[in-house]
Amino acid sequence: MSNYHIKNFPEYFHVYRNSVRNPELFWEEIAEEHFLWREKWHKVVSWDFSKPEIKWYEGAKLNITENCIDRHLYTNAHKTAIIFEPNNPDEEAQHITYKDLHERVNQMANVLKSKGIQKGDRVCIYLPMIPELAISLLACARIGAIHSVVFAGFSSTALSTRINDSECKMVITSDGSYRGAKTIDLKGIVDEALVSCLCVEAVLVVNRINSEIEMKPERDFWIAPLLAEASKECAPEIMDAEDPLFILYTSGSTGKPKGMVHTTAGYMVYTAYTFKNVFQYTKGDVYWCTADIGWITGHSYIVYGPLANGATTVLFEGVPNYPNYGRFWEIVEKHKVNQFYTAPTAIRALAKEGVDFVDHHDLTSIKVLGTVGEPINEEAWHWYDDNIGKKKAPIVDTWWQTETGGVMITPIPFSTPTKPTYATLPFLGIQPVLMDENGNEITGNQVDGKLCIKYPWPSIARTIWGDHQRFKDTYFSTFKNMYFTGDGALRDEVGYYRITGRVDDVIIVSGHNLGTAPIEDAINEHPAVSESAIVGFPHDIKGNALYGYVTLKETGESRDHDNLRKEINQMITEQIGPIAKLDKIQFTEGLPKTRSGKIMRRILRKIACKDTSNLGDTSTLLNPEVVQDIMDNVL
Ligand code: 6R9
Repeated sequence: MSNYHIKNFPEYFHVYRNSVRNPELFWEEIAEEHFLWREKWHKVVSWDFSKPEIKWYEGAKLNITENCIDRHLYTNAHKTAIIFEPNNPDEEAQHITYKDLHERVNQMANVLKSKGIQKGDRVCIYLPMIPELAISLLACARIGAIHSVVFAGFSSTALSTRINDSECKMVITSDGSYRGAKTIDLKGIVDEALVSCLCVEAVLVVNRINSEIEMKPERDFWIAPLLAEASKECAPEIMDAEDPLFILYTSGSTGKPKGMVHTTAGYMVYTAYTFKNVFQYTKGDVYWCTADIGWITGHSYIVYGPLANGATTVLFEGVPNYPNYGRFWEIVEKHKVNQFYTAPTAIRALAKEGVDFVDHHDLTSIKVLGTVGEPINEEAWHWYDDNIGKKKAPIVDTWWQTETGGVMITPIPFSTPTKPTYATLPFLGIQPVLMDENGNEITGNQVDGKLCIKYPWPSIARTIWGDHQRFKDTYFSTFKNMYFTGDGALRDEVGYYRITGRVDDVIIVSGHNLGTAPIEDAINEHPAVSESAIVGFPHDIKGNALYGYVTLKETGESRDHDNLRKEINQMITEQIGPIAKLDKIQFTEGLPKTRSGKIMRRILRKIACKDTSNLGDTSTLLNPEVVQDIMDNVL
């Protein structure tokens, strides 16, 4: 029996039990039956979390691009691999077949080689969401170079820090990018960054917006003429299972970014297997993940996972509100998207604009909806379910991390009964545990604790680039023999998990541990509220008290703020209890967010504590301007 495609709930339980009873056999079968190997492994897994050292499929040889591209050529050469939907709806979408992709990746790989890139070299990719972005990742993988994608909304400082940390030899960028009605001068940002990067020898430039840019002789090269000359054949570099595939930086809550290192075989197996099951992708489906490839979600679930399954994956260059708030739904209708995967922050932003933008579009193609990135509040969940899925498409609330490489806790659609705000059950092979303050596992149900994983899975990150000690300290030192996620979670009466937020978001008020997510959830249910964020501030009696930042759907002086404050606290009292009432409620124009949509509570916490001396680096925020506004109006 193949365990590759789980089709119902009893099957999930059955396969799950086997996967944790005999993980080696389980992961061996999945790998054996569904991938192309140049040589088989001699050991499925070896691990020691105390070092930490983790190896999967040791001894195996492969190239991930043969699995993502070449093998589909036999049966699916003319199937669309990537649908590129440009920023401007009037620009024609591109359908890139597996055959086209094969040629374009090989040409790019040959260009990289011609500029001196070899196996093991690091290549920084700083591109907008255009086909060349996906192609560049795959071209690196083709020749065994390690890609390090930096989200093309990051500043020159953020870019140079990342380039220097992993000593990239090359940067791939574009003259500029389109973002809604704006254009961004990407090459200018790269030039600024490179002033302080001595390691970069060459810059390849894609022409996307036809802008006048400066090209530094000997260093900068337009990519098009090089591609035109390059051969469409490039033999794949045969990689070891544990050779690094990529580095991806994730911001710690403080300090310098961590370059998470993912390796080849395990990452491939896990992202492919999760993609198949979490989205129940079946032949002919069109799948769309709205994330940017600059995040792990884009790596795993726009590029590698879908392509390893021979799927059709949509790559969207633009933003949800250009030319208007209906753009997502227009694209779903246009390309008949079957699986749609986005973030709660996007759902809330679109919900705020009302359902008119949705109602103009035919969304009947949608079979599965997904969310990722932060806890989804109940109101947003229902809005998504009612208006987008029309109560027919299961919502997969997928919990995972840059460090985990793939989805870890999630419903399997059409199998696991969903429950709003719950990521529900572990994926096959994943063994989550909840730990208490004293380092003991909390057993049984209706409990909460710190979320750890007690057995390795194939796509767990192997180290932090250049700093293995930090890897150990951050993830493997809090609890003995456990991977510590940094998140808190609760397990309900049937064993479903609900992620309650980062553990550093837990606030202890009068001795009670309060997670921020459930309180924010209660607040967000108030009809006037769009979004909220809770932080703690010191309080003489309670130890900590709660400070809420709340954005309203409609701003304006006409609202009676004091009355709203009362109503909000009333809702919290009803849903959680008076212990969770807020001492201060500040109404704000917006909340400071990372580019991937996570609220930066660290900044809000400092402001609430009136400690604005050192807010840290706010340049990587999506909306740095709201910080000043919040400081000016602090209570
Ligand atoms: C994939 C990704 C990881 C952190 C993670 C957690 C939060 C992600 C979530 C979620 C609740 C979900 N998170 N998915 N919280 N429910 N479904 O987002 O990776 O950018 O590294 O962030 O995001 O706090 O620890 P990354």
